[in-house]
Amino acid sequence: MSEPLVALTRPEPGILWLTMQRPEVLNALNDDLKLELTRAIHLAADDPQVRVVVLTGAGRGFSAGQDLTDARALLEGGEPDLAQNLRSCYHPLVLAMHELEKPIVGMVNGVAAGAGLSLALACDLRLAATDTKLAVGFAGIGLMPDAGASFMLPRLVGLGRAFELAAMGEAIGAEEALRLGLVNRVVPAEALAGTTLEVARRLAAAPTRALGLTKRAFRAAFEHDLATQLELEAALQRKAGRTADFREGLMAFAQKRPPAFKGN
Ligand code: T3D
Repeated sequence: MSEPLVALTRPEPGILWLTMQRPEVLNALNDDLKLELTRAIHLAADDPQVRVVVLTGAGRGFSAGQDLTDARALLEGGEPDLAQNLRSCYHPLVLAMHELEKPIVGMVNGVAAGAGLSLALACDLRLAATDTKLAVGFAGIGLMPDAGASFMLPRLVGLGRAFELAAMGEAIGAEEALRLGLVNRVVPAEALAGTTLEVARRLAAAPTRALGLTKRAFRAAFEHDLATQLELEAALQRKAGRTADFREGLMAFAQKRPPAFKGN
């Protein structure tokens, strides 16, 4: 049996840590890797013990995007249909990440390019090392941003900057990414795993259902007018108000102690 392309570990209760494992090609995304990642995200959704997911890459890169060896093979069949690959492999993965009602922390070690950047952008928080490089990259091979990059990039940095990043094709460093709001924090490379674990630990102790509903509300906000969003807030808050964590939050406040959220 072949080695798994995604390592699943649970370093501490509540944390599912996913490591893409094709370091020899900077975790370029072949179909098996995409399918394994999708399965892992579904597992995170179904397992109540999981309260936060970390996504990272083994070796010196997060992911260099679509496996271009596979993409080249498509040309041999005549007219390539890239939409087919997107629909069958990328869309289920990106949708699963967006729909997961638990936070996903991207630990962006080294380079994230093309669809590798798309996956980083599908995470809810991104932590980078000082030597991390982000490249939209698609234009470099004659393509337009896909796997959700055209959705997330303008939302995160605004239209003008998104177009510049996509059209000029240059990689940007971690500090610039921080300035643009593409990553949340930058730390020295040797501190990245430790900082990520700390952030994940904190999220694993948070009221998971409330964070999931926050994620849903924020993602819907860009499609709604104010009245529709207010209605959505009311509907989601009704759900939050019926969780054990809300009760715990109120009790803890009354008893002047920190809350011990259980994620339900
Ligand atoms: O089919 C579809 O749906 C199309 C969809 C496309 C979506 C996309 O993701 S488009 C963007 C694809 N990605 C790229 O264009 C980036 C390609 N990679 C690079 O430009 C460079 O590798 C980097 C700038 C990311 C890093 O450069 P460097 O010098 O640090 O490393 P390297 O030596 O180039 O790469 C190390 C190895 O990884 C090397 O293999 P080798 O020579 O040691 O055997 C290289 O070929 C391999 N590699 C890097 N990226 C990919 C890859 N192999 C396959 N696919 C890759 N994307």
